[in-house]
Amino acid sequence: SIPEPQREAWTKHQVKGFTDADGFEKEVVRHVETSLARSLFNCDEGAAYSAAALAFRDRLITEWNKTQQRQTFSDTKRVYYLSLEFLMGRAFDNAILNLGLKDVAKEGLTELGFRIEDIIEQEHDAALGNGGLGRLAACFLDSLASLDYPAWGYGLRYRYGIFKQEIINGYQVEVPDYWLDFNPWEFPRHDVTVDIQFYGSVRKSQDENGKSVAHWEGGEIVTAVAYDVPIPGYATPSTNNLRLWSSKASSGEFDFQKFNNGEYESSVADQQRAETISAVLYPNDNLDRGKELRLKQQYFWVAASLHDIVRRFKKSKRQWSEFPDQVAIQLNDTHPTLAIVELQRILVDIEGLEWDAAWNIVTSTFGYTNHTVLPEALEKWPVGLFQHLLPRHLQIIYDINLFFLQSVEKKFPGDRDLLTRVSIIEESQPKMVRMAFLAIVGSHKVNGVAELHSDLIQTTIFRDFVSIFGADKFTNVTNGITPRRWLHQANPRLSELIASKAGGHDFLKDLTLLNKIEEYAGDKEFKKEWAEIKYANKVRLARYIKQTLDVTVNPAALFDVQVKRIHEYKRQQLNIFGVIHRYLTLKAMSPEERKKQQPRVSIFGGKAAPGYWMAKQIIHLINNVGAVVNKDADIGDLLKVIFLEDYNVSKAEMIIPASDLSEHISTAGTEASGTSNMKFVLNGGLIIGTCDGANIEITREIGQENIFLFGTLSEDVEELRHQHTYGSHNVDSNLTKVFEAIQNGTFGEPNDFGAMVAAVRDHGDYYLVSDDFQSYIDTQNMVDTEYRNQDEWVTKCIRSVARMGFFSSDRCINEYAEGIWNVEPLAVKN
Ligand code: GPQ
Repeated sequence: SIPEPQREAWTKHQVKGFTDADGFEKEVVRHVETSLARSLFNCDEGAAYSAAALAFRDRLITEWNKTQQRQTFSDTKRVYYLSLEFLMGRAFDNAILNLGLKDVAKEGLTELGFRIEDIIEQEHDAALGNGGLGRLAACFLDSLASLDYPAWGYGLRYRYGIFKQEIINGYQVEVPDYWLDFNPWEFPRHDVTVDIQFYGSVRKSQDENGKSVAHWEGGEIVTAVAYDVPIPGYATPSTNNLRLWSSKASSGEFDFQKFNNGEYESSVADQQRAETISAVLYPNDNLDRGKELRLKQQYFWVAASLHDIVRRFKKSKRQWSEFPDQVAIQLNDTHPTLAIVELQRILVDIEGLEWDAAWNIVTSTFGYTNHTVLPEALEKWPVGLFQHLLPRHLQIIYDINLFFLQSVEKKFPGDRDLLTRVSIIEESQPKMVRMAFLAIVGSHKVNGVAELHSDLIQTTIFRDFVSIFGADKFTNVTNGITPRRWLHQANPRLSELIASKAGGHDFLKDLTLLNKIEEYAGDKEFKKEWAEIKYANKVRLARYIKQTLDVTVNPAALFDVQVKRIHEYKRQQLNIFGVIHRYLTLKAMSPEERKKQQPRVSIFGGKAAPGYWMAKQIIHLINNVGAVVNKDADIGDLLKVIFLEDYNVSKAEMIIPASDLSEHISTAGTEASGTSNMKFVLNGGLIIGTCDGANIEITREIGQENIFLFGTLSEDVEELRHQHTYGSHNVDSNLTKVFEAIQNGTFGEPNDFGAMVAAVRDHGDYYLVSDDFQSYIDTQNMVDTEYRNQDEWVTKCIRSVARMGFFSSDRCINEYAEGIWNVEPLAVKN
């Protein structure tokens, strides 16, 4: 650091950061003229966005520095959230809102000749995630900073985020998402690098005391470079860090030699191979594809992050036994499970600790969150691949497993079946490493993400581990969402209306304060304004639909929305079959009868994994149904079917506030939690849903009179599946008519949808579409009836919002902090 006598010069010039429009404008102009090398003669909206973003980045980084200094000096325990996905969306609007400078930005930009809405629209989403899991991580970062927790996120800096979806002739086409052209929110730290080793072999030697020591040697080295993204808290100066690692070729001697020997091309090829590691996000949601490069990504990111964490800890000069008092690491699903093995390796092989002492430290440090019970999503890696890529780690895994199985044998002597069932190594052909089991054995807490889900993992996939470790190791933390982005930012008018009755915007920090609006659920004036805001949000979405799809929808119709990843378990097929049923019913009516029906717009959105053929068929059917229905003159405004292209975070911010009804209709027991269900209700929409995931807790909070539940219960699913396979399976009669319409070519070439129909009719209907079809239709009819009573409908919406306080990610993060991490906020003294 700078010597004392010279510090005065530093203090004198310390950056203060603007606080008013004038100061902001000055910074924008400076960035336009210097950082961007432009002037007022060629400053378009893109340049204005860039300069404004840079001005705010400077503000954030000043706060970031202070926060980091505060955390270092106070020497408190930190949380590290390891996630392969951070689905951040846009940062600009969020930054100005969290800093409390939206008015400043608005005024300043207006004075410079721009509309803030247009500037916000310039920003490209940061889409380093697939869906719920990645967006949850983003909400958690917002809450951690807003609650002043000393916390860092660690992830990968993918060059390509989730692909951009285009719909061409009704089919999904994937286009690469190159988002780094201009990213003002990151700080490259070319001085913060870690060399990561792959392949090679293990040599054992003995130290002076005769103890065996492992040396991992040879192989290749790839360098990790840190990129820091500041995460501002809401209404607090706390600004946390998200550190993303980028891969590049190590500049070791080896490469120079090649270079000097004239092997220029092969040296460039090495470089490209290294950069491939962080090149692209795997686009699968709830599916493990077991690709070698994915395992490389996982180790690369985990090893770099742990190296960073350990380096920080070592500066404190504490004993290793104090590591868990300084560090809590949360594993977002099993993707970072190798961190457990890597920390054990560091402690034993490099720092020379005894195995048991090291293992105590490791298990006290980690917590593991499970996000699914779907078997196809549970990660397994072939032992052979491990042996090749990470030979020392495989040995450590075998040792962890050995000691674990010995302890099981001690507790349950002679139970061979149990040992086979819980072994971290699956004795299959080929042998596999079961990552979830490794994560459980190496953590002190394991949690699910909603009550039903946490119960299910404890009674099904992890049941044996509950008897081995005891029930206390397993817990539930129901997911939450940040009300800053998902109410205040997405729905500013609703946020203002709520603030006018809830005593200001404090509810954005303590969401339970929403209950103050319940007394206005019958207030005529309040309800009128409420309904006007919903209508305006629908008008905006209708305009967007017109612009992008050239379909005119009536904003007064019921907007029925299902936006999420396309997956058979989420059952978009149930929805579209229901839409077809509605269409057929309307067609069969007399014109007089039709006039009495409730107009509806069925809105879909979501990406299918590129290799998920059935999901792509579902998208195709939705688009084909839309093409027929939307131009049918008999139907007119009574039914429109819309597929919105490229659903992402920024589009969600527009779509969710415009919904009257949203669909969360997974086969019971399959959706771990769902988080958009919370966002829709918080924005004054009602839900049609199954008794699954967080729907159950939402019902408990808002009251069953305010939600449309239907369908099979999770405890009955297995029995029905069994019946389908071994008994008789009669497809619902209304659904049979839907299938007939599809097969007689009403919605295009029937063969295109043969597999979708056959899955239900001939292949056991694993997702229980037929079983739930009639109750789904009946419930949709109830929705129609209730929607006609707008007065009562609005009351229900208001009551629901008033009771949503529980679903803030702030509540959720406080539960993790207390129950799993044992960390405290670091209050900011002004
Ligand atoms: N989730 Cl395993 C994903 O988005 N991707 C995944 O690969 C897995 C889970 C979701 C899960 O499906 C939702 O029910 C949860 O609400 C969400 O994680 C966050 O917990």
